[in-house]
Amino acid sequence: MERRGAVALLTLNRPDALNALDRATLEALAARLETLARDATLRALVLTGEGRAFAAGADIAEMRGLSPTQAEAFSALGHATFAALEALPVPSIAAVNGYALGGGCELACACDWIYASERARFGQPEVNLGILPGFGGTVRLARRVGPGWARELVLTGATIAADEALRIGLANRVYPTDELVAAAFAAGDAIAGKGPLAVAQAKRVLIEGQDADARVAGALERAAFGLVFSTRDRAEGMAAFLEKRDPKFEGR
Ligand code: CO8
Repeated sequence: MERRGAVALLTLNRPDALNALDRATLEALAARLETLARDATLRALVLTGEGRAFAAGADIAEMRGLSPTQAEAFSALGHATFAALEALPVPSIAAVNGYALGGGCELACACDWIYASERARFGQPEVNLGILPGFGGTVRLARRVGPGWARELVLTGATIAADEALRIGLANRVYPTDELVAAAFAAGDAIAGKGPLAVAQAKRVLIEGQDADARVAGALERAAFGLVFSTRDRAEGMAAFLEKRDPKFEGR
């Protein structure tokens, strides 16, 4: 983990195994996320991978010997870790620097959005191994790219390049590899200048409203909208606009 101002960078660092997600890596990620969730000075998180992969999936060598019960527990560990990532009150950006396959693609989809490098490759190749996505891939991928593309990717196991990921809305933007992390940091820095309570509420409502029906989603939005009117940041943001100056948000 690295910190640059208000933005943290988490780098998956098992390049010899293309950052395959084994139990130890998921537990380390979960521990980092727990620390970050308590950090009141954090404004954004960037997640990337060391070497030529973001993450080439769950660790196949480790999964090979699992019993069905152990496989379910491993899946549950992934679900809990990715849910903690999604629940962070600050935006998370996946900077996908190379392969994002299987669990790696699922991890990227648990971030708020994805920036990809030109050499990024995405896919859910689990069916090639006789298994299926187990870290939320049948859920989050479909929410992101829609049912048609999710079914094609999951059911064929095909891998797609960065330009196609961009076209189907899996990646928001594509950058040359050496500019990727800087671009994600720039987005994080821009967020750091906004009112953090408003950003956190907007993120929460976007995620929780996504699976609710329109009436419930609308009610969540209205409640959050009312809530931010109780903050000093809201008063400061509006005063600064009317006084033609930059706001000074304090997260209060
Ligand atoms: N697990 C373990 N090791 C891996 C993985 C992986 N997912 N991916 C790559 N590696 C290792 C390779 O074994 C190799 O190790 P070594 O050097 O010791 O032989 C090293 O990383 C480099 O890989 P390659 O030599 O294969 O590199 P290539 O450039 O030839 O190929 C690929 C790159 C195409 C990415 C290739 O490595 C590949 O196909 N990897 C596997 C991709 C895959 O199938 N991913 C899905 C895994 S399943 C999954 O993610 C399910 C998630 C839900 C689990 C739920 C719990 C039950």
